[in-house]
Amino acid sequence: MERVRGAYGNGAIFGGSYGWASAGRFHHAQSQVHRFLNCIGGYTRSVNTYSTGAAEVLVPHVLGDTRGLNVAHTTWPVIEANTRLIVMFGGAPERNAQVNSGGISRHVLRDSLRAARSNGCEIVSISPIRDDVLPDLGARWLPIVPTTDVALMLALAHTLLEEGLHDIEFLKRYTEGFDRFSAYVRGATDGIAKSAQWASTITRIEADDIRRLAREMTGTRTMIMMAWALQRSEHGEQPYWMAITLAAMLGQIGLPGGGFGFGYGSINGIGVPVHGFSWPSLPQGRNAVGDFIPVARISDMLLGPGEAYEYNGETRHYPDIKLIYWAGGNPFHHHQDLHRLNRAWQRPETVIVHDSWWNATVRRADIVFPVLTQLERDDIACSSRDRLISPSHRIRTVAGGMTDFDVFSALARRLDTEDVFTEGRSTEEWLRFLYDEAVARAGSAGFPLPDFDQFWQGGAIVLPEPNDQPGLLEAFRADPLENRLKTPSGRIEIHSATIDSFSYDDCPGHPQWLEPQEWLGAAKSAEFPLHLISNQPVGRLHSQYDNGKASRQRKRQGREPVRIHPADADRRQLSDDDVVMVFNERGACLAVVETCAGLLEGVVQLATGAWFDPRGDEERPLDVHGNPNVLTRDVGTSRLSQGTAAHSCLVEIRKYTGVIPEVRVFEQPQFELPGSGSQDH
Ligand SMILES: Nc1nc2c(c(=O)[nH]1)N[C@H]1C(S)=C(S)[C@@H](COP(=O)(O)OP(=O)(O)OC[C@H]3O[C@@H](n4cnc5c(=O)[nH]c(N)nc54)[C@H](O)[C@@H]3O)O[C@H]1N2
Ligand SMILES: Nc1nc2c(c(=O)[nH]1)N[C@H]1C(S)=C(S)[C@@H](COP(=O)(O)OP(=O)(O)OC[C@H]3O[C@@H](n4cnc5c(=O)[nH]c(N)nc54)[C@H](O)[C@@H]3O)O[C@H]1N2
Ligand SMILES: [Mo]
Repeated sequence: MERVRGAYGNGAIFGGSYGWASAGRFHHAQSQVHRFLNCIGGYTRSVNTYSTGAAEVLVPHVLGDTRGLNVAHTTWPVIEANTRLIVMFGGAPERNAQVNSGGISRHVLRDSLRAARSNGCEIVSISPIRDDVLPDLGARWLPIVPTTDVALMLALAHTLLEEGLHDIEFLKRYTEGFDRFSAYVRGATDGIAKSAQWASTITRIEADDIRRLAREMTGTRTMIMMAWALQRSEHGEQPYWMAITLAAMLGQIGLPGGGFGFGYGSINGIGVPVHGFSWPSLPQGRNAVGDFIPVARISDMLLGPGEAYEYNGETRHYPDIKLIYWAGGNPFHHHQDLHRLNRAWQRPETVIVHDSWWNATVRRADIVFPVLTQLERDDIACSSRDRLISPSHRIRTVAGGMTDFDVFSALARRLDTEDVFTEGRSTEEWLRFLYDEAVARAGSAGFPLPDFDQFWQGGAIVLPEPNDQPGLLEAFRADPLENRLKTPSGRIEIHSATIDSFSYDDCPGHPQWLEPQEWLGAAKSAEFPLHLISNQPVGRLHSQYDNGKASRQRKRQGREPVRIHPADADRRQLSDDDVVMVFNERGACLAVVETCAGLLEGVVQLATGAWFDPRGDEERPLDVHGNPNVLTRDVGTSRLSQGTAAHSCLVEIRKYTGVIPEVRVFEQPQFELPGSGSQDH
């Protein structure tokens, strides 16, 4: 590190280090690594997330900030009491709502949907996969061709216009640019009316079903819910912009239980009533390097130092990275086109990784710091999306084991900045310090907490349920002048002059149907006729503990299952438990067939997270375990936000006829240790 920052400057250190790591306020790996790198002069960082990369950039142009995306949603109790129709795009899979960053005190998704249902709420799930919504909710399933939701929503808008069902008063008072959008919908700008008939050939949803849905949505209190997944594809900005536009046409935004909300089924905390204060976290300090990349552009950055790229109206240039520092993430799980990432990874001179397991990223590091897991260290767990604060006690002690904090403290000592990094506090002193801050914040919000020693000996504390919380954009609806949005017009921007001024053909001035490169209607589907959905796994968090029992129990013959429609399986003479090769021009992996009638024909599903286990030394080796990111395409959603486009991916599948290689990635690598071999790591 000394050498690199001396020779090239701190900007040559990439410390983006994206990833979830584990729950815990103090040992939060991202905070630790960023604080450490800031103490030694800074680093090139990353912005936005893999979760909502496209939406994080788009939604502020439309609404002024990210409300409705990751904060300020209309809460479940309000939905339960008021909503009469929920139209879900991408369903609301219970598997995803098992998870919340920082921890969960109560799982809410299933019970909330059941409560709404028993109050008479109808549910429509628009998704390529039937079990994206719990079967006992009696939802109407409209299977849709992946990444064509914008065409469907345009047709819903067209029907509203044709039948005069849109709320003209709402559009006038609260939105900007509807005229330009409606001209496009009617076909005045491109000669194509975005009719139900037009959309039915794109989406494979019957025109009558589209018209009927449009009428239903105007006739009753309707909430449009959209999974975060929909913006994780090429032009992923469009479905989000279009969902807000459609909700505006219905005119129910800001009414109890009406309007829209993103991610209700993506993570547990969305729609959970919370108190209006935030818990403390480890201060990260100030980064003296200003440079950043959009998080999913890592391979582009490593492969193209100095190259220009567009991002949110700016032309930027990639830095020349010499050293990568990663703690708490697994890019060889999370990034798209892993063979390309593997090539890019050879460019920097040094890669340093902290992790607890020999996963694919650790195997590609020059220097590995093995760190203790969450179960081997003390911490405090709490979450801004929950009411819980809990001690997180270590359940065993590992002699000589080090946490991320211990490693960074020791490095900081050698780099003469230990006092700045630790501020003279031990781990326990940091826990007390952070907890005291939590007591102060909760106290000023009216919730007394016990002192540290009492807290530490007790169990989790769950703050009382908050009373009323305003619905999404309720105040704006009540008084749009007093509560104007932070957009240029102060209103909801159905047309954005700002985005228009960027002149991006992949993200024009209002929502549009833009044909992606890879979808079932693309010419390329002649060669690769299956659309791959690589969604979140049921039995683990991303790639974490894929080596553990819970995850391995869900595999088939030690590999990831790939779900395929029986008709598609028949066409390829495949049956359950066959080992198959899933492939396209970017790569190939092995997986095990699980036929499933609850998929749209032409769609296959392979969850993320199997540890990358490539075999062979050619440029695109076969992954023998079932990691979908050897198949996904590494392009930005658009020049606006450069988010990941993981869900835009065509593949073909055939039976694997070679000798089936064993999965080896869970075996410890063999070491050749210098000296006596007394090291026991
Ligand atoms: N194809 C496709 N790819 C995707 C997605 C998709 O939908 N499709 N989804 C994307 C999304 S939304 C996300 S968020 C990413 C997730 O990508 P990541 O967040 O990178 O995935 P994780 O498996 O959670 O990686 C966390 C790593 O940190 C380690 N770890 C845990 N605790 C600690 C700790 O305290 N210290 C240290 N040093 N390490 C620790 C774990 O062992 C693990 O290796 O994946 C993205 N990738
Ligand atoms: N069990 C578990 N839960 C998790 C995670 C995990 O790793 N494991 N990860 C967490 C994280 S970091 C995140 S960001 C969230 C992600 O939450 P989401 O992004 O909502 O989750 P996904 O599982 O990618 O996708 C949800 C569903 O969207 C549907 N879908 C995909 N593309 C389309 C499309 O074009 N149109 C329509 N209509 N539907 C589509 C798919 O059928 C898919 O099952 O999940 C969180 N929850
Ligand atoms: Mo995510």
